[in-house]
Amino acid sequence: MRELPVTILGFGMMGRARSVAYESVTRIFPDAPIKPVPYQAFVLPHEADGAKAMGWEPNLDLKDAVCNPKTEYIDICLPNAMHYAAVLLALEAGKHVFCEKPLAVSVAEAREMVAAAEARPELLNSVHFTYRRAPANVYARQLIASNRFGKLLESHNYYHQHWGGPGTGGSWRFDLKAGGGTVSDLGSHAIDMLYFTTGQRPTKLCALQHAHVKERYFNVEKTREDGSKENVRELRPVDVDDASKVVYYLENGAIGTLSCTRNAHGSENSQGYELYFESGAIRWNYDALDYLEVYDANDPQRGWTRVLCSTNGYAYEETAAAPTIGYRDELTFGCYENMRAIAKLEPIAPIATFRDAYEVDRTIEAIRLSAKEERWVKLEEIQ
Ligand code: SOE
Repeated sequence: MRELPVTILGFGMMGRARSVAYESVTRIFPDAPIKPVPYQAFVLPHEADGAKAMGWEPNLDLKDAVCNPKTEYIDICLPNAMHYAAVLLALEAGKHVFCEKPLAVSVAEAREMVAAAEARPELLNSVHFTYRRAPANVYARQLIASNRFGKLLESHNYYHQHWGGPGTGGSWRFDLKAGGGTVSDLGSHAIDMLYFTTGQRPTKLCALQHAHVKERYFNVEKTREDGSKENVRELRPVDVDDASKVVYYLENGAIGTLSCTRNAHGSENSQGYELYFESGAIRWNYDALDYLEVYDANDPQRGWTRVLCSTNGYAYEETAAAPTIGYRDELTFGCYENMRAIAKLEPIAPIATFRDAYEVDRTIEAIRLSAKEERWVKLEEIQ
């Protein structure tokens, strides 16, 4: 089996999680065409020991890590605003690229990243919309494509978490230019999920965005009079949403809603959807991520069927078969799909390309514009 040395950029929560995923690929999927092998990790100084302990050679120089000829594959787990430069550098150096979501912090940057990627069709461009890898969502996609329930009439997508209350300190996730707020962090997943499952994108939308907390304490590096540095906590205004609510029309004329928030007590990682069709309905929630719930209006029983999708051959059937899956499994499935793509094998379920992620960024920008100007926005306004 061919080995592929992997270079990972960023060793925060996601870098560590992905480290486990790469190690698991060939353990879970002995049929993997390529074995990803941890090589270098671009880290901050305090992350170096952790990266080493997980089998990576720490590198404090991003450019050196990307351009190192020993690697063909760059996995970008950096804060959102750093994706743009890292992606362009990696593509220029001729590397396959796997990038965290959202692709960019602006549509203009995302557009350039798509152009750079599509100019190098021999290289992988893949974005980490991890919930595509839940077998229940792969099954939902197949069911909808089969047209079993007729036309989609309404879609309701949401992503609710609970950790962004008043006590939460500021970070790049609460900064428009560095991270982009809740709609970028969570809404991006929900928008991609709508497209992944139904093949539909919003054409026109009206949104409200709200910050429950107007100021947060950020850690700021200050220079003292003698030139030395110190970290201080500084109260700063917040320029992003804590919550966004959107209504929209889809390409096929269906209507729908999107809700995302970090203020939903009791909702740890509650992403989900309810989809209503001419003769049935489908719903999913991450809290029971193995199951797709299906309602067939033509079935005289008139009840919801709860389909266990993580086993019984729906998608990503493992030889080390487990009756249920979790977040770490989805990450492994995503890394496995990338190896399949590099080996030119058909995906089990499509990976999100840079172009897919650019479309998500366009929707996010339309949401921001609509909320700011308090009006309906057509997606064709955002190019
Ligand atoms: C935020 O809490 C977060 O870590 C997102 O950034 C991820 O994309 C999501 O998958 C889990 O939640």
